[in-house]
Amino acid sequence: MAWRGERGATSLTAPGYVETAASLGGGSIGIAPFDLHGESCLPPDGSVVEALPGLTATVRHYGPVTFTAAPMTVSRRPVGTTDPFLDVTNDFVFAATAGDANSVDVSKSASGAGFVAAFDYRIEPTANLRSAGVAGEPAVASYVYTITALIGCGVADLNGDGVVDGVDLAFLLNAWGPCAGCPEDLNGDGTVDGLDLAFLLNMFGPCAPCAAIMEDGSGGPAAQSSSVPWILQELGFESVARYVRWLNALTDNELAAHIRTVIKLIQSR
Ligand SMILES: [Ca+2]
Ligand SMILES: [Ca+2]
Repeated sequence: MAWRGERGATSLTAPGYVETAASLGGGSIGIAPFDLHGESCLPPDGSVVEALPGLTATVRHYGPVTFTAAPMTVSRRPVGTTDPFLDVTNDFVFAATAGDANSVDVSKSASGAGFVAAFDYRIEPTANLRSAGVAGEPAVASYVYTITALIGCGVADLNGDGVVDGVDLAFLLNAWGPCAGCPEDLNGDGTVDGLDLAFLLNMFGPCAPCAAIMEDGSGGPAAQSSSVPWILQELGFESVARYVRWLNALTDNELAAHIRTVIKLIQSR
């Protein structure tokens, strides 16, 4: 009966395939080692989100995962730049998500800054993150989960009247230049400049819908990322990141001329 042994040697059972819940999407069969399930992360992979204090990213996989040491690394770079990503793993803590064996929660550490506005973040697994329930517990597949953290309505609404408009722009322009700790320095880098202008214009309009979106955990961040305020559209930009890149290339005189254009646009509405 040697042929039975040969058939066993070409078996397609574990660790090749493991069943996962159909509710995960993408079919009911997950391939081990488990990969990132980008769409069921919260925020979903690739989202633009409001950098609320204490924002947690729930990174979800196709199957259950386990770890005994730091399961991921976190790095970031300023939005709209091509700077290298710098490691900020120490700004975060990692924990198994309550009630969901497939996920890991990435949250602000006690002494760390967590997700800070105006940065692109990359989260990548380390060899410590293993596929649970699979023979040999192989490390999960290599992946990069990204989110962009931006200024929220509450930060850009400088006079607190529930709408980001020309009045808030006036406050911002009035504080232009070095201004450590002032509210007009929206991204907290010590200077009121084109970056802050870009973030303010990206939040242009009533704050209430934004707040409602962000309070509704599921799908909110993705919904927000698809809506570009009218003023950025009028200026010809489909995303704040592109606007930031364009602003960064302007001379002081060009920037001053651009701000006059922005003010005229606002007055014309
Ligand atoms: Ca306002
Ligand atoms: Ca600033």
